[in-house]
Amino acid sequence: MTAPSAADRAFHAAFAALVDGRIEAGARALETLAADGHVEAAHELARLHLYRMHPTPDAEAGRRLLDDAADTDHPGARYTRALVTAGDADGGWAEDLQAAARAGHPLAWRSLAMLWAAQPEASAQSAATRWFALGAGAGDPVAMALWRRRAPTAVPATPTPAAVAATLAEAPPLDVAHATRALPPLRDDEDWRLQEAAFGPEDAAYLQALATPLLEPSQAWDPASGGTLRVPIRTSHDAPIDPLMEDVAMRLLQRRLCGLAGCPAINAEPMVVLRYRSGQEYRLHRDLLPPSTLADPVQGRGGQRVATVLAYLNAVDEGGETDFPRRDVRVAPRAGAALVFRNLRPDGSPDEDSLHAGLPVRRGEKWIATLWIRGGAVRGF
Ligand code: PD2
Ligand code: ZN
Repeated sequence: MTAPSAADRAFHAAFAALVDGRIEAGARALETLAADGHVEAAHELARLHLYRMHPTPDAEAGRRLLDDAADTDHPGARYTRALVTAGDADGGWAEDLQAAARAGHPLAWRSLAMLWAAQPEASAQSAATRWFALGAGAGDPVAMALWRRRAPTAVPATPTPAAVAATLAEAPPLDVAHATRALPPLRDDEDWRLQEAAFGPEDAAYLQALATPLLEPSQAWDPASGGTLRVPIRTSHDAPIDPLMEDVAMRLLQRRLCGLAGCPAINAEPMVVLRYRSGQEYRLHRDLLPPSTLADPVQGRGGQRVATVLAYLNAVDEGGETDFPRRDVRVAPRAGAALVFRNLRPDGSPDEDSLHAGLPVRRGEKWIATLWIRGGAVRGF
């Protein structure tokens, strides 16, 4: 084993500073290293900018650094570029994703598995199963959960470089057009719409697998204290998906669902997956943010929640409809359907008619994923 170079030692020190919460010092050290051509430092610096963890985040600078790092074929940077550009029409992200997979990136394996899982051909389905098996073998719990649905009793694959190369070689071409298909955005004269077939059964299983270990009792904004609390109006469990946990499959899904509201995915708050059990509900409310939140430089970024998208992950045995009493609309959950509605009127004022509730589940469970969409950008990509 060769001794680490001085630059590598400086990189590890910079990384340790970031982990330690000394962001300013870590970022400065990464900047020096990146300027000297340290690819790993450029990649981490790009991530700091893109995830808005840099003291002065600059998404454009992040993208430039990322391009430089990815162009050297650094697998992590190619994966991050796939993540940041997923869904772009040129399809370069699919090449980045496959390069990262070839180099052994487990999140790339999981995302590729999801892409092939959405293609009907038998060869795509077998590629999906093999990628999930490799991810499971590498210890990815989400890949494991999805693979178990396909192969309940089999033993996970050993993720050797040869197995990875063979799995890539045998897979059919990726259907990038299907993965990036756009759904029709709300028209100006529509307040809401239920979009059928917005996503597939594997997407639903994937969101449940991702969220299950993260579920906590839901909270809601409490006007009395001005904070978020566990309050009886919302009795579900939920899991906000931190952007750092998002993978390419998630980004493609977010992009498609945001498109229903006619908004770019950078306007979306982190996705929240909710689970309601029998008797649980979300009582009448509007999704609008209070003035105190909007005035906060961090929480208020992006402005008001202009629209909401609810993705129904399953059909509920009984109950659990989303109810809009002032619009006389009641939507029964249907797997794969997404409900999009506006929270503001065309003049930008709060739409009182957006009042809605998740009615109590009477039998079975209800799983949904929520995207609250702001009027402007909340995130770096
Ligand atoms: O679960 C629902 O149907 C529901 C109803 C109202 C979800 C939300 N609001 C929400 O997540 O904002
Ligand atoms: Zn709501």
